[in-house]
Amino acid sequence: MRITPQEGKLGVVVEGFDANAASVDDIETLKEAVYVNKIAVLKHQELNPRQFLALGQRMGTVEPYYEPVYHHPEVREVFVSSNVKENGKQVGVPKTGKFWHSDYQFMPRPYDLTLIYPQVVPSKNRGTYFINLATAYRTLSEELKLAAKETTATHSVRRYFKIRPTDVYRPISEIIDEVDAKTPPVTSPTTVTHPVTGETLLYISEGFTVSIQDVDGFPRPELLRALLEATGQLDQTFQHENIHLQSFEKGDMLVWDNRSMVHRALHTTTPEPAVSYRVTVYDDAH
Ligand code: 7UC
Ligand code: FE
Repeated sequence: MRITPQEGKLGVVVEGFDANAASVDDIETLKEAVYVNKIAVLKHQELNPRQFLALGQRMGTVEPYYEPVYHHPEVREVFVSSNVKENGKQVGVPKTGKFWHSDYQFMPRPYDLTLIYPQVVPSKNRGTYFINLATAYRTLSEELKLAAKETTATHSVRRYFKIRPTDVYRPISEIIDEVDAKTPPVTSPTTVTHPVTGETLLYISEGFTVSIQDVDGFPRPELLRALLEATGQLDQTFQHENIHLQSFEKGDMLVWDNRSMVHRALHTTTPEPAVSYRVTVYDDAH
């Protein structure tokens, strides 16, 4: 296994990683590289959904997505993002994650590690944007760092919950009530400490963070906006220096530190077939 930094960019490339034969040490080394460098691109992977799940299980405790409509028909722990019909049937959900977010940020316990394994790779416009929230915090002005201190941020899936095929003809108010009952908003400190690296993270996203409030509970919408702006999440041109575009090719698997990153699927104007499998993991670093 050889780990090389991506020249002048976030992340490392990992060659020679055999998911089916990896030792305990290999897995530890890989996880450490992910915590420190935030993304690892594992080259030349050839795994079926069951083997993909098995790799996730070696990295920690796999947690399946709460909405069954995303599940792989044979392996429910595998989340499927797909715009390709199989035998005329939709499998998984199309156009997932096309907004800045961290996976499960709206849940009481967000995922620690995300593994993405693209299956059908578009010829152009492929990749995922990432922002490292440790860098985002570090590069804030002293004024914004001070303002963020002791505030809390509230996260909800409300704006991005996908209407399921079974929701057709249901009143929208009923669906909204169901979302609020099943996934009530969660509140966490606006800045949190990474349990492995000790970095301070500015834990907010444009997609899921619905409000910031001060110690007395007063909403601070202008502060949320200023912080999102500073992180690069409001830049519609994606030229902000915090934004990293991670490209991939067939056979690549991306493993990232979901605690310290927000990400966003690349927006394509000309939709091409794209299928991606995902496994999400809770580790034991707390
Ligand atoms: O369909 C989607 O964009 C899924 C999103 C609402 N949640 C992904 C996650 O893991 O939090
Ligand atoms: Fe995501």
